[in-house]
Amino acid sequence: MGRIFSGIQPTGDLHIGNYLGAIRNWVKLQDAHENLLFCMVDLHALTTLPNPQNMTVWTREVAAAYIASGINPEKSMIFPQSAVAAHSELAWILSCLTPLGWLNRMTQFKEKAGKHKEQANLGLYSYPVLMAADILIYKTTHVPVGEDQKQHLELARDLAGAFNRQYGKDYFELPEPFILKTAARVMSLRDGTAKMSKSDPSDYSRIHFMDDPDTIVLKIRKAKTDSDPIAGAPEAMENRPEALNLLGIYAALSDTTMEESCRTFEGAHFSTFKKTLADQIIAAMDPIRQEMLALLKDPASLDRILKKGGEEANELASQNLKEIKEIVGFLRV
Ligand code: AQP
Repeated sequence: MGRIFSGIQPTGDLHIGNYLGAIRNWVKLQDAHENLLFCMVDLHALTTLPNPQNMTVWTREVAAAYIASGINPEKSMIFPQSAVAAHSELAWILSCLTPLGWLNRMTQFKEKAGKHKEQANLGLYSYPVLMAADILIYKTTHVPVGEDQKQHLELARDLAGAFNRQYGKDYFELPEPFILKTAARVMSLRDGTAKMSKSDPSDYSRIHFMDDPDTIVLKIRKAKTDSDPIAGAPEAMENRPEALNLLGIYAALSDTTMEESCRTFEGAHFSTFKKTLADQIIAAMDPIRQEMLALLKDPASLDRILKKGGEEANELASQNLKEIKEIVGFLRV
C-alpha cells in the first residue's frame, strides 16, 4: 500500500464516535503500514467559523487524542492542515477543474446548508475540493473514510482524473476508499437515528474523550432506551435504534460482533446492561483521557510534535506542488 491520509475537524470536543469510527482504526492501520498522515483539518473547520480560541484549543485536543489513542508521531505525521499551505494552493488549482454541477450534487452541503443555501459560505460549498486537495497533494493512495465521506472521496477521484486528462499526464493515481470492517457508526445517545456528532447541542448525546468516569456513568444511565429486555439477535431489535446503538458500542469496544453481544445479554434489561457498558467505556477511554490530560498540560511540547509533523508533511507536499505547478505551466521566477 502507498500512502494513507485522514483527518478530523477541530470543531468541538471529540467523542466516542470519532474514536470507534476513525481514530482507533487508524492506530490499527499504523501497525501494518508506513507513510501515514493524520491531520487536524482546521481549514475545513473554518467553514463553521469557530471562535478563534476554541479553534486553538480543539486543534490541540484532536492532536492529543490522536497521540493518546496510539498514533505514534515517530511513525505518522501529525499536523494542523493550515501548517501546509500547499493544501490551499492545490485546492485553487483543482477548483478551476471543478464543474459546479459536481458540487451541486454533494449531499453533505445540502444537509449542512439546510434551508438557507444562499447564506451558506463558499468554503462550505467548495469543502469537497479542499478535501480532494488534502488527499492528492500527498499522492495519497488510500483514504480511510466513513460511509458519509464516500461521495467526497469519489469527487477526489474524479478531480484526479480531470487533472490527468486536462494536462495529458498520468500524474495522480486515483485514491481508493478504505472502508474498515471494524469501523463502527455510533449514533446519538438521545436519538438512535441521528449520528453522534460534535455539533449536537446536547452534551448528553455523546461520550467525550475528556469525560471522567462519573460523567460516563451518568450519560450512559441517561441514554435513551426502552423497557423491553435485550433480544437474542440484532434482527429482533430492528425498530429499537437506541438499543442497537448501545449494543453496537459494546460490541465495538469488546472487539466482538453484534450477534455475539446480543447472545451474551439476551433477556437482560437495559438498567443492568448499562452498568456493564459504562464499565467497558471507562476501561477503554479513561487511560486515553489520562494521557490526553498529560499531553495538554504541556502545550509547548505538544506543539513541537505538531511542528515536526508539519515540517515533514510540508517537505512532501511542496515537492509535489512544484511538479503540479510545472504541469499547469506556472512561470517559475
Ligand atoms: N458518530 C460517528 N460514528 C462513527 N464515526 C464517526 N465520525 C464522526 N462521527 C462519527 C468519524 O470521525 C471522523 C472525523 O469527522 P470530522 O470531524 O471530520 O467530521 P464529522 O464526521 O462531521 O464529525 P462530527 O463529530 O459529526 O463533527 P461535526 O459535528 O463537527 O460535523 C470521520 O472519519 C468520521 O467518519
